[in-house]
Amino acid sequence: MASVDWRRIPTVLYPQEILDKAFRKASKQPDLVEDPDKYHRTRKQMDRMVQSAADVIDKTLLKWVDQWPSLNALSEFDQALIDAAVGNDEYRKTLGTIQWAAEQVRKIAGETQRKILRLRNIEGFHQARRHAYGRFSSILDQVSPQILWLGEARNVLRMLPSLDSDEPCIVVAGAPNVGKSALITALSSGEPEVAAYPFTTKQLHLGHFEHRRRVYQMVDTPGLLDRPMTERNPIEMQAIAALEHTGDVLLFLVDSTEGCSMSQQEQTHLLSEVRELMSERPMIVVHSKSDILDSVPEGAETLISAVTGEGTEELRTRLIETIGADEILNPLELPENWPRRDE
Ligand SMILES: Nc1nc2c(ncn2[C@@H]2O[C@H](COP(=O)(O)OP(=O)(O)OP(=O)(O)O)[C@@H](O)[C@H]2O)c(=O)[nH]1
Ligand SMILES: [Mg+2]
Repeated sequence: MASVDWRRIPTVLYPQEILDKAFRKASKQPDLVEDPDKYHRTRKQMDRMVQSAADVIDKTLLKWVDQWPSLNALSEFDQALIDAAVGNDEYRKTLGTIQWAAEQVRKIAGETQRKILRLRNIEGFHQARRHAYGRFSSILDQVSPQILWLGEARNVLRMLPSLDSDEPCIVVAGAPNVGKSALITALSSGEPEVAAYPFTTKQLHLGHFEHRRRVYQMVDTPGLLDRPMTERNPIEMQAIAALEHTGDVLLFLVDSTEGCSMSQQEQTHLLSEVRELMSERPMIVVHSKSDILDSVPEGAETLISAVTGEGTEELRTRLIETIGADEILNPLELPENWPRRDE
């Protein structure tokens, strides 16, 4: 399942902008009609103006419905984030209403065109066209709250992280300030992307590296897995539950340096809580900031430093091995989704 690239969703126009665009385009139609007879010419002109305005409104609205992903097609993680950010019910209802508006506009255009065919006088053609314009405006007025909602939702959703669920993903967790983001930067090829969770004001980092043509994604969890679970609200729990299914491996960082804000005991407690919560996921625990550690903490197996690079390449290898994504189990078996002739 590919990720939603929210940044590619185009701007949502204001209702008045849609109308302006529609009526502007429609106002060019009369010049395109050639008929020496005024009666027939006006009839054709009015018919085409109504059709053209309706087309612009209809296409604009349906394009949104089309370009905004259907929630059912998204990963649980994406759904949980969208729910927390803007609300899944609102999301569904809003797109439903916008689709309804597009249908109404098409219906009004059809009715008006049939009416113009029946009418027998020039003033009647003009009136029918004006009447249709009024109805278009009133439909857009009616769904104006939904259109504005969509515009605001776009701005919020553009901040969410995009994860490709077809590629392996490493979830990086640990207490605040232990060096999660620094490690992601150290392991990343290129600058990590910055995104946001709807639950916290902290920025999260998304990094990746390639190995044997697979892209290993790394995602930060600031504010998500760094407090006792009892302090969580239901929407955060939902995201955490979804996170469980997202990562292929959980990388937990422990900071045993003097300056760390959370005590060793608290970090151990957090670790056991996260371990219990994510019991289905393989987990790797590492001690961070080895360059400023006074002594090797008891039980510490892996020490890493994002600053000097100590242990980071070994960690990368271990992550790849743990995920086992590049293991070919049976070299004669075709990968899943491989196009086959007999299908
Ligand atoms: N000496 C040293 N400092 C580090 C290392 N990794 C991170 N730091 C420092 O520790 C601080 C916190 O690092 P971050 O990477 O922002 O930690 P974080 O876990 O992402 O923090 P939050 O996102 O706020 O939870 C920063 O001042 C970093 O410069 C390291 O390996 N060695
Ligand atoms: Mg961070």
